[in-house]
Amino acid sequence: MARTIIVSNRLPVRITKTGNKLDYKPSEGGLATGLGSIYKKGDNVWLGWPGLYVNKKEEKEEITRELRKENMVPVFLSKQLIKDFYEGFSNETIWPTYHYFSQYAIYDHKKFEAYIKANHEFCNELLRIANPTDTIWIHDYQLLVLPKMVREKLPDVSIGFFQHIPFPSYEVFRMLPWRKEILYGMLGSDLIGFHTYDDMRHFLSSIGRLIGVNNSRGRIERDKRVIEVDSFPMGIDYEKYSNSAASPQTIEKEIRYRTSLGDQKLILSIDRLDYSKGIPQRLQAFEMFLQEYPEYQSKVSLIMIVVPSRDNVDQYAELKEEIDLLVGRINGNYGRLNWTPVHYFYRSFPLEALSAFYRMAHVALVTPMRDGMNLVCKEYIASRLDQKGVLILSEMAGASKELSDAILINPNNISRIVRAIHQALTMPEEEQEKRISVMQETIKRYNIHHWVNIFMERLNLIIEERKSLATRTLDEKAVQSLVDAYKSAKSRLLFLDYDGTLTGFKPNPQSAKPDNELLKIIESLTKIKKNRVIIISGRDKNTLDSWVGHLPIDIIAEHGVWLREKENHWHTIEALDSNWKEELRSLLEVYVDRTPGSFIEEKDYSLVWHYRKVEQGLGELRTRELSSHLKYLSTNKNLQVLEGDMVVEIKSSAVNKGRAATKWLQDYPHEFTLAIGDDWTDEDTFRVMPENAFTIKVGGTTSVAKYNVLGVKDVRALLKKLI
Ligand code: GDG
Repeated sequence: MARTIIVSNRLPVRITKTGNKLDYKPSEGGLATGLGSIYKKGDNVWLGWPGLYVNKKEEKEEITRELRKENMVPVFLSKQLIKDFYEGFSNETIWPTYHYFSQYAIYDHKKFEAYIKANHEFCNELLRIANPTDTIWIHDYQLLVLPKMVREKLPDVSIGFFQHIPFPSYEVFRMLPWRKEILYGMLGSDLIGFHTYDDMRHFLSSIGRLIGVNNSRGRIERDKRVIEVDSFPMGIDYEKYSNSAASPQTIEKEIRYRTSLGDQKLILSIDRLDYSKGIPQRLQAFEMFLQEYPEYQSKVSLIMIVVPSRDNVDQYAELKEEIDLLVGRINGNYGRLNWTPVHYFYRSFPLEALSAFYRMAHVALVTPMRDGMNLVCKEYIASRLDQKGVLILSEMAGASKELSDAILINPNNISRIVRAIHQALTMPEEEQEKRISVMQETIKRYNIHHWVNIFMERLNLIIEERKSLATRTLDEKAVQSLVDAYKSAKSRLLFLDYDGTLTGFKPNPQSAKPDNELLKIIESLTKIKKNRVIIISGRDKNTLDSWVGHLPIDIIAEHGVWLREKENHWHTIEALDSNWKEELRSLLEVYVDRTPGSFIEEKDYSLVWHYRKVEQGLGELRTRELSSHLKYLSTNKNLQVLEGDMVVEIKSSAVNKGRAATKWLQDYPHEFTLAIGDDWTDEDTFRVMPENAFTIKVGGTTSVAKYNVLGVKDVRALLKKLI
């Protein structure tokens, strides 16, 4: 039966050992709650490292047995492997690079090898439990190469991948020595999710530039599969935080804390110890605030919770020292007997305590230098049952894209943070309510359950689409019926598109010249008397003439503007006007001047702007501008603007491939008809074909054609069968 398997570095459990006794506690993270709705159901499971080193066989068996009851499967990793793979490559190479701290990144090939090894161990454990019909959802930066490993063993399994940390800009990502391995690793997935559109954009630009994988609006066609890339901003378990804020235990804690703090205003900061969180900068901002607004001394305190994390890594130990020093300096300089400016806790708290802090804080100061999402700010908003309070949020946190009603700051601009603190402390209550209520609406709606659902729904859609395409794939049976129909027919019309169908795409359109194999195929097909071969292309007639004109074939050029029947002369389908070209050519020239690498191709009745050789991103940007410009200029001229594969084409709207093909269907007998094409201009051809025609779309996308084949190779193999 189909199951869902969640895979992450850590299992959502904390196992502690006292003497020989093992104790299991569920961990409280948002992810664990959100995914709880999945992995706890039926036979679903969560696979991951249980968080402790186990050598003894009996102990491993006991843990496996116990976790099994909770639908968890452990991957046991050795101490050395955890050191090199997790603390090493994951946290000393990927983490700093992805958070734009490349200066902290260590490039050590041994650690990368450990990373591969650990991913292999996850893969082996996964393969022991996974079936080809399962859905596997892999999480985060510790397992970037796992999707490819799994794909190699289970080619048809459905794999989702979600990255919880940012994906850096190509300029930063490309510094990694193992950049290609990582990208290929991720591309083993069917769906790749990030928190924000920017992360997704950076990933797409990296795969385009580093490994030449192109996408169309986040959709990638590769290795006979479609991969989708999209942003899925993660939410929190809203109910859990709002309920916890209302619980008697929380309120009791708040009263206790309040009594010892007096009636000061409170600013709250909560993070794991990490240089990406901007903790020292936050302290500096608070210090400067006390300096610049002395009237707030004794009236406002910063409650700063830093949760211990990774402190055996050098940078983290140094950061801890820096924070200790700064807190000491501020409290030493400003503190009074009855007032502590910074209440600093280097430890974690139970949920009720956290909720009490969220309830008490007039201001939440969330100023990471970089953060994939940041859940603390969302938890603060969910805990504000009275809708009072102000959130100061860094623009560099993924959450800032959703929470535009926070006071957004650049965490490097300390004086701006100082002003933001002042603005927050003096904000009228009505404004606080207005802002918080808008943010609550957003967070309530896009909660963790919603996040899980939309990710899974999307993954299922991709799989459904794949299945439906699989049924449309021209398999052996379909080929046989095609060959049978072909053999028994006395007259046949074969409509063959050229680029992307008979030959692959080339960076320079003029280098897509037919090779010997192709010429031989076409020639052999034309030698069979019952066949009439029609090359039906968007290319200009002169190029087609020089490439295949010597063969006894029919040619439809420029999307149906020019027609040639065997050796006869070229003629147009009707009298066409081309006076519009002059005006539009001068416009296209402006775009060529502005866009290095682009050029104009002029056909008799159309103009084409090519941007295949333009810097990636720039071409797409200009296309949008050019298309809207052209659409405006081409109204009333009976022209059509087509956006194709790295081209924008303007042609008369009176012609298309389908219209031209109809002429052949009317003029020539055809007991058997075949039409093959790869892009949307070929859809017009497919549409006019008779009911019994064999219509074949090249590529894995949907089409009105009856069948799909994957590439040029398949087309040629099929045509060879007809010879
Ligand atoms: C990564 C990405 C992304 C903190 N102190 C205590 C405590 N916490 C909880 C918070 C919150 C969680 O820890 C921290 O989550 P963040 O999202 O803020 O940050 P990371 O740990 O770095 O998480 C991040 C996230 O993954 C999800 O995709 O948002 O960008 O870096 O839930 O409440 N919980 C308790 N006591 C504490 O003292 N109980």
